[in-house]
Amino acid sequence: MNPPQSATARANAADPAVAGLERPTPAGANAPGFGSDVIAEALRSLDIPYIALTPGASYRGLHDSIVNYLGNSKPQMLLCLHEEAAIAIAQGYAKVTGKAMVTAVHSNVGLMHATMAIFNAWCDRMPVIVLGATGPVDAAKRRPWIDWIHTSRDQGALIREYTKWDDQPASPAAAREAILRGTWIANTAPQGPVYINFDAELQESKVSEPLPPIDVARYMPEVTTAAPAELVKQAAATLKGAKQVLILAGRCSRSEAAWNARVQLAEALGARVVTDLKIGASFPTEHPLYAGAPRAISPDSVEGLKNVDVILSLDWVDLAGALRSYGPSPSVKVIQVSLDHRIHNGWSMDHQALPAVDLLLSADPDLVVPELVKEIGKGNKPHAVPAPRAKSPDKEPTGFTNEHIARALAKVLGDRPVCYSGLPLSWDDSWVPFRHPLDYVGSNGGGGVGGGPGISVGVALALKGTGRLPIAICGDGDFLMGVTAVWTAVHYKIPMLFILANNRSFYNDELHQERMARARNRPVENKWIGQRMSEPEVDLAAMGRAQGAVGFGPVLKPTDLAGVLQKAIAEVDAGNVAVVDVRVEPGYTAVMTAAMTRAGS
Ligand SMILES: Cc1ncc(C[n+]2csc(CCOP(=O)(O)OP(=O)(O)O)c2C)c(N)n1
Ligand SMILES: [Mg+2]
Repeated sequence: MNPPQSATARANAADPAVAGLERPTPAGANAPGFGSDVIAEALRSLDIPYIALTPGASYRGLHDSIVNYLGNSKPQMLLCLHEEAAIAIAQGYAKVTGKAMVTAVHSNVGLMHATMAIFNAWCDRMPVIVLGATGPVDAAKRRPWIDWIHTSRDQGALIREYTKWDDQPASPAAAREAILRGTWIANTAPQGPVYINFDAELQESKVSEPLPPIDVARYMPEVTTAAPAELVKQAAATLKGAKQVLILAGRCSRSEAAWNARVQLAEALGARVVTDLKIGASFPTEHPLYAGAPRAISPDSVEGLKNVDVILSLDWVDLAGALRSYGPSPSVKVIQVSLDHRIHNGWSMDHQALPAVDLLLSADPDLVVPELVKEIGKGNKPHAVPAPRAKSPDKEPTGFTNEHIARALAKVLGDRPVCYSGLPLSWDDSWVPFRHPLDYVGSNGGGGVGGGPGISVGVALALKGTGRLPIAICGDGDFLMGVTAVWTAVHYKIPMLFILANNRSFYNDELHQERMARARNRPVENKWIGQRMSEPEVDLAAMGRAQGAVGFGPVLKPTDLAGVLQKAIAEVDAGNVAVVDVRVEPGYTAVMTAAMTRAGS
């Protein structure tokens, strides 16, 4: 643990990204006096820059310790207007950094608001440390009414089924241990959220003397997630002997070295590669070996897919589902590289169907791929890399669609590095290229609409100062459910661009109503009822402006879009948050509509 410092010294040590904001008057507290000071000091020892929170009396002790004992730095508070945003920001931060941020939510009620975002982070396998609190566990210490309604038995039960671990420590020493254990578990692959619940009484009670210092690193030992050499050899031999390999490039880190290793592996094998917009970019989409996103391809539409005799899954999110599409023959050999089975439980079915697998490497794909490259490189005749696919004729889309947004971005961005922190449901992976693992960080994970804005703020926070432009393309429904995350970005000076694919509808569900109507021979023209957000249409740019962002639009014509985006990007470059309301027409691409309205979907 770090020795105690004065509040001013602590403030000076703040992370540069948002340092200088919300500096407290020095309190002169230099030794832990209360249980929550011990908790705060344990948080400091983790070297995590931020704690995203929505306040509440149940953790007023900890709140005071972060402000007045730590001097509001390391971690520095990021105030959020809804608990969902606090967790989503941490999810977004983890998507870029691969590391857990801290969050804090109020007793049972704050945790109830946070649940959907925790579920999103869980399904996305993103680490988040969620701190919570309860009214005094000792009933004799509770204030009338309020402490009683904010105390529940086994509060962790609310989120236990979609967190990796939770705890309710009963002493400062146990609280410190819980923070170390929780952080270790959250950051260990497969990653995920953890929850630690602090009794108000424990936080607010005096401690007579500080805990003995400990070497934090020794309590968070590295967990080996490499594959045994023998299994790597076996996998390499199967891949080498294949006529045609298909690589399903699934969950992977944002590491550039790991990205390059995947390209090397595909090239060494002449393998076709599929990626998935549910998760972050995992393969260059302009590479000639790239086959497309799953919903757009079939064995008939992509050269080589019909001959596939070995499938290599690099932690693909739904391997059994993919096998149904690409590996119909039982003779296709399946190699799975994944650690995911280690956190599957009996409540959440996000583990998907059980895939038939011939060889499992229970390991981190990012560690396995370079080993496979080494092994396959030995004496292997490298495959000729096919020529890049011919581009289909450039046909201007009709109407005003999300594809117009993609085209306008291509025009104004050129080769500028960007990070798409979210894409609308109807996005087609062919519209913008991914050339780097940070070009796209994946979806909300759990399908919980409303996560987009907060996740995007977290992504922008982690990218601040890197020169990479954070772009969130949100559906109007997603934006409206999570809209107050914009305030946090504005307040903490986190520049970013929101582009709203505003079709004035929860359109995804219009398609489902269409399907029902067709199946039941009822009027399809009623599909918009209970779905459209019109009369009045919500002025989304004004919702940005109301929170201090620079609002643009509504953009009503595709021809206006590039000019508006240029101005909005200039605002982001000047350090602002820009919100562009683009009034696209309700409708999805033919591929997306077909994928969604298939029986069983
Ligand atoms: C929390 C939550 N509520 C409801 C849904 C059901 N749902 C799935 S997609 C969708 C529509 C989202 O609207 P929008 O973001 O505007 O995207 P669009 O479909 O219009 O492109 C809804 C309501 C969900 N997935 N999550
Ligand atoms: Mg919509």
